[in-house]
Amino acid sequence: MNPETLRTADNPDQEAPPRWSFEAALELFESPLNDLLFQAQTVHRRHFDANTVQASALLNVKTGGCSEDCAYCGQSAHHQTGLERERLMRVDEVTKAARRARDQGSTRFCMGAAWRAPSDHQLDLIAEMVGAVKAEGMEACATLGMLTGDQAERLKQAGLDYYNHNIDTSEEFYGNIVSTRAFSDRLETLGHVRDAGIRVCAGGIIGMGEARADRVGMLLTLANLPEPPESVPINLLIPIAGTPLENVAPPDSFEMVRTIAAARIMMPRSYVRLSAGRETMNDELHALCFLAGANSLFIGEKLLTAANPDEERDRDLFERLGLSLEAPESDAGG
Ligand code: SAM
Ligand code: DTB
Ligand code: SF4
Repeated sequence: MNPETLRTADNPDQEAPPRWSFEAALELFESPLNDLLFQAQTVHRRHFDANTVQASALLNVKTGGCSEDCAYCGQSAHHQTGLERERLMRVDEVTKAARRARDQGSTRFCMGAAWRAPSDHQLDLIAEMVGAVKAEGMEACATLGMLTGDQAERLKQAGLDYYNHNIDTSEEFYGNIVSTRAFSDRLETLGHVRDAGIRVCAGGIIGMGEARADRVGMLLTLANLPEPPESVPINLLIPIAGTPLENVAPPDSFEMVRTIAAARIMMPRSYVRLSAGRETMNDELHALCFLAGANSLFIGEKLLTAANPDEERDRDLFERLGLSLEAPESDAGG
């Protein structure tokens, strides 16, 4: 079940991150739930405070009308979801939202745009927003679609801390979900982000009708990247009316727990984010996901277009579970 540890070519004494085989990852994923949770919690405690979660906030700075055909997404122009297309937000609107998110306890502010890929002009406008978020003392994250190497550099210069770009599912299942781009396009952008020195946020979605082997395949791709992502969002599909996935049967809840636990074990130093879909999860499932090693989430009553638990419900849950929100880096004493 253990991954193979490689030695780096240029320094044979230094261990490269372990590479997982599909068989080892599947065996891990399918182990008895108690064993999986025990291992995940053990690994988690080696690298993180087990009772602290990092909180990010989302703001959709450009809503709807996207030219991609992602089957899960309410913002694709290919689906009739009734979502109204909106213009790119102004910087002062973004600043206001960032301030509010910071006051609610978020340390990172993530700006999303319904684009296949930004133009250079659009990127300049986003760069300004990044500056405004940083000026409020928050980490800045963006998710804008595909980037060129130069665009990633531009965002790095603007002060962007993280870039989110999900691989969504396994390479094998990808064609069932998106036809307007290839899995390799996603990996290419992730490479540009990494090369520019921006921290990588990449994960995927559970519950799109994929098989367990696809969940394992998705984690395998992420864990075996040259460097694993610093942040791994695991989303539970929010079925959106008008999208091709609106009637997909929800997965067994334990598949979500297993995916988080396997992500924790396969990427021990990464933040694993319990991401979209929390609104329909009960408190007990939240608790199991934290036990499985989730240590990050989105707070605030809205994700990009869909609902998230309100502040009060989350505050009550954290209190009952004895969880604290991670302090901003400057307060954490380094
Ligand atoms: N357009 C950019 C892109 O696709 O990279 C950024 C925005 S996109 C909405 C960000 C991510 O949100 C997607 O990659 C997907 O993983 C997640 N997502 C979108 N709709 C979702 C849904 N209905 N349920 C769960 N996750 C969803
Ligand atoms: C991620 O993995 N999930 C977030 C964020 N990264 C951009 C987005 C979830 C979107 C849920 C559907 C919606 O709000 O439209
Ligand atoms: Fe939605 Fe992003 Fe796909 Fe566009 S690229 S349809 S915004 S998930």
